[in-house]
Amino acid sequence: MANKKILASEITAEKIYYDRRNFLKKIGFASAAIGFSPLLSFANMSQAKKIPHDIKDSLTSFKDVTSYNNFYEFGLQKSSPKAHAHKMKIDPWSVDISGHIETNKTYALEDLVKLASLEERVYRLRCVEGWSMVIPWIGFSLSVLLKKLALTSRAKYIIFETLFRPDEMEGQKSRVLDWPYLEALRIDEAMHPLTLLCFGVYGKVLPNQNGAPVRLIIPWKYGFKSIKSIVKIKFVESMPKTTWALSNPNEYGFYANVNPNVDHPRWTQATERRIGDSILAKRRKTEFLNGYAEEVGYLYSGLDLKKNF
Ligand SMILES: Nc1nc2c(c(=O)[nH]1)N[C@H]1C(S)=C(S)[C@@H](COP(=O)(O)O)O[C@H]1N2
Ligand SMILES: [Mo]
Repeated sequence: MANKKILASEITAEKIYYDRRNFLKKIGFASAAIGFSPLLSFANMSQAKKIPHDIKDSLTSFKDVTSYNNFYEFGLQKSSPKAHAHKMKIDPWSVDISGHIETNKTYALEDLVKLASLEERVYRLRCVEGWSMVIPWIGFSLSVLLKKLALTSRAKYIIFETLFRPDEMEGQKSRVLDWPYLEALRIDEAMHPLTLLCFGVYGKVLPNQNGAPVRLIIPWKYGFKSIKSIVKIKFVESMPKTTWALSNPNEYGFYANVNPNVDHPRWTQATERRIGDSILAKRRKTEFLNGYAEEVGYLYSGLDLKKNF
């Protein structure tokens, strides 16, 4: 048979495929092998608007940000998350939002990320263990989401919950913490524009070890408040128990505000080691509220931060 005709449907499929690849390249996904993951197709990370900041210190390297992590669901070593987090399936992903709001609903991640345009914000992260980093996160203010949810007057606190899937998160087979990991904020803390709902880092979608596909970043609190891989958000009336406060109430409180004047029972919080500094370098002075006191200090006026640590 002479010219076997190419079906119109085949041409169309191929054209769509290449257009899509070009589109993904244009918006910053260099790899053509990226496939059609809905998780990745929406996320225009590299074009996030850069929000000005006054941090003079240089950024912690991408390598340190993505290989020196705390994510106990994958083990206790700093190297464990990078070694094991690839086993966590993040596509599809949804976040169940319920409690004292107008409408309880499960949101597909791709709908959540579209609520606002993405911004790149450089924040200091201070771990309660005494080290710190400077990281370019990508996301938008959690307040954008909260405003759309129409909270009722009974919504006083917001609880976040991490994925619970022991087959993919082998650390959850051990009882080091009470899984799933829970964190919470007062509503006014959650509404503060610095509180970030975070989808990316360093111009890319979050690597699994950093809490893909969606996490929280609260820059004036110890790192453990910045919960990773969120699947549930709930609005409640009274102050909830959170994972670290439950596991060791004498050492970890609800607020966990960075505070050089209130030591951890087992070590000082007055100084910190910047990851990437030479081991001979002097420890740096930790700043009250991690340097964000001017912005968020009013949230705690009248509160005894020694008692409410
Ligand atoms: N679900 C979950 N979220 C978590 C943790 C964790 O173990 N599990 N560790 C916290 C701690 S102690 C810190 S310091 C930060 C570290 O974030 P990073 O690894 O992206 O720097 O994540 C926080 N979020
Ligand atoms: Mo931490």
